[in-house]
Amino acid sequence: MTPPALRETLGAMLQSHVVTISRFLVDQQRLHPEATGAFTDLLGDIALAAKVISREVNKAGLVDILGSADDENVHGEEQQKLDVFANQVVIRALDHTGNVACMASEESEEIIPIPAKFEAGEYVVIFDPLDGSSNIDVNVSIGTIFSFHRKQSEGERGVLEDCLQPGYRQVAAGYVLYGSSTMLVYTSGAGVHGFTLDPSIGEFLLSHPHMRIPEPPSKVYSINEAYYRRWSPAQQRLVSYLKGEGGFGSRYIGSFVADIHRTLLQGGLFMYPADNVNPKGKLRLLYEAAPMAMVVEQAGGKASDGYRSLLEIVPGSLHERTPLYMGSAEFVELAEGYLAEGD
Ligand code: AHM
Ligand code: MG
Repeated sequence: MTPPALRETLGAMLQSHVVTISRFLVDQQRLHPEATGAFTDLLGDIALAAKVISREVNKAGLVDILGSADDENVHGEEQQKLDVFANQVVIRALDHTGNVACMASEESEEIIPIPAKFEAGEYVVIFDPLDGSSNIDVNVSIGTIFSFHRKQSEGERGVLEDCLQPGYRQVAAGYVLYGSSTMLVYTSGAGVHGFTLDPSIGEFLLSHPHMRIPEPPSKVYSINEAYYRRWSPAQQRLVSYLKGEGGFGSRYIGSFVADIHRTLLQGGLFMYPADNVNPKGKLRLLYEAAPMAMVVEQAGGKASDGYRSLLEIVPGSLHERTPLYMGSAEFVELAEGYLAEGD
């Protein structure tokens, strides 16, 4: 760290302005005398994985000059793609801790058991290690999404059914945004809190306590409008209203974490609807929709599949998809109203 940066951080710390994520988590844990510390450890491990992934994401642009993705590394193995790398980072940060019953990842077909050589714990961790990874090549923000459930089954280790729980049972959920700065945002049911990574000291610092979707919200809708012709007439009418009489503006990054982060900070309506090519939409219930639904609802917003809360849906399989409408409550309700009218 350069001396001025160090002085700045130390100065702020001495004035007690700075709260690191570890201090915040310990303070939160103190509010729950019955807590074992497992949950605090788990979030700490996610923060560690986020720092490692952030470092690699920041280096991605240098791949062309330092060696391409299909180069072989010194061990003669093919270098991994960033999303496969991120998957392994999260798994390795958690599998040996004794806190996790099993995991499920968008990158892995089946559930990820805890290796027999490690103890298993009570939490089920579900994650999308690097969402929007097709945006890496063009230097657009990407993210990691995570969610924790409690194991329900009786055995020592988690099973598939432990992963197939509805969103309302999530103990915590959140995301990491690798953007112009790296942010970790999470909720454990007592508000949404955001931390920004200070790369010079390698710490996540509390920057956005108690995040709430603003009222009144920005009138912004967010959808891939190139699919207009594939949508149902009701969906088409909704978007025609928003950009017509509704007086909405439009923003679409095409990277779910970044689009939802903007929606949290400014308000608006994010949509990834069903269409006649993808009858259940594109985004996944367990890895993308349910965790973000918990965050959005904890920030005072709403999250729906167009007809019911995303948090109520009981997943039938690990990689199930769902249509998705998220953001400011009044806008989500407006969308539900259009869909309820039918075609
Ligand atoms: P991925 O899980 O394959 O990375 O895809 C998910 C991404 C989201 O980040 C984003 O919201 C969506 O795909 C964009 O899809 P589209 O290009 O169809 O608009
Ligand atoms: Mg994804």
